[in-house]
Amino acid sequence: MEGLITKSTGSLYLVRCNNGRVVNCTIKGSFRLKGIVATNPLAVGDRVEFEFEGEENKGIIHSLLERKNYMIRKAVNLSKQSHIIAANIDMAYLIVSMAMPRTSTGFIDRFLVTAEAYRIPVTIVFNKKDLYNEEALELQQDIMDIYRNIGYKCISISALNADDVNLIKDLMQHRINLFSGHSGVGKTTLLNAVHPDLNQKTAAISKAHSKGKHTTTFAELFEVNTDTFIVDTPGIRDFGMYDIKKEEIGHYFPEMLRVLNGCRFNNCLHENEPDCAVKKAVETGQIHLSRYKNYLSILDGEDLYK
Ligand SMILES: Nc1nc2c(ncn2[C@@H]2O[C@H](COP(=O)(O)OP(=O)(O)O)[C@@H](O)[C@H]2O)c(=O)[nH]1
Ligand SMILES: [Mg+2]
Ligand SMILES: [Zn+2]
Repeated sequence: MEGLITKSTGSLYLVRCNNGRVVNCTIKGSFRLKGIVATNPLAVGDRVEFEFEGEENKGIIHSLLERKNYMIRKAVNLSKQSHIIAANIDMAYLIVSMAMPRTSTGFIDRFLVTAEAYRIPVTIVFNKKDLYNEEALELQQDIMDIYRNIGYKCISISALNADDVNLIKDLMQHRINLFSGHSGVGKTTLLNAVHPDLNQKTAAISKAHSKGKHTTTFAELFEVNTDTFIVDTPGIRDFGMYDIKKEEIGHYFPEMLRVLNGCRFNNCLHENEPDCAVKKAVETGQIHLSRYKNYLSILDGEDLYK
């Protein structure tokens, strides 16, 4: 049997078959994944093969089908281990806000670097536009311009506006969608607006989380319809990058990648090296200063797992 993991809590997995049946599965003892040091071997969005065990609605997962991609971050308190947030993501919606709370470009850029590294397309959603004053609207425009110039799709919405919610709903059809972003930007509100039937469920989940002893939270895949899913990711305060080397970071800034062949040194970190094409592009405005500054802070940061 083949199915999609919709929920994982420790060693128990809910696996949804194509006919909609949901089976409680565990992992076969010898199950191991090569090359990934993760606290969780399987994540929501994974497609797996399993066998029924006994007569009840139980099964044992014996293999993982090839992943198209996965979103990963450092495991909490375990800098050498990673946590896979979700797999086989067709589109990540990075939900940001220009007011209450204001999302920094530093956070946006760290998220984008990981998404680029793991080949996950991102749409940046500016939520809560109903709350924006003139200053916030200007800020939104400036930030949108930066990311649109690079090639990221940006949309501005209010999760409280029905037309906006329908727009998001249309974009998400026939896909596995990931909702990510700081706490308080409106992920759960948007999820509930897109699929009101989920209301109770999400309320119950967030209650369980706030009571939890530790901050490790597992994402859950919500079914909007038979082939449309949303992964809501609770508890992302910061985005600890995992397994990205210094020399690679520039490759995950698409506008840097376009020019860095022009650097004199092929291991140029675009810091203080002479004849650096990236620095030249920053001077001419081809690369936005905000992006370059955030690049330098990622480069100098402790984010890196070497
Ligand atoms: N005015 C306004 N409030 C919003 C919007 N989206 C979410 N909120 C509010 O922001 C708060 C946090 O939303 P929540 O969905 O819990 O954020 P999450 O932590 O990202 O899941 C709640 O009080 C929501 O009612 C919006 O578009 N406009
Ligand atoms: Mg939430
Ligand atoms: Zn350079």
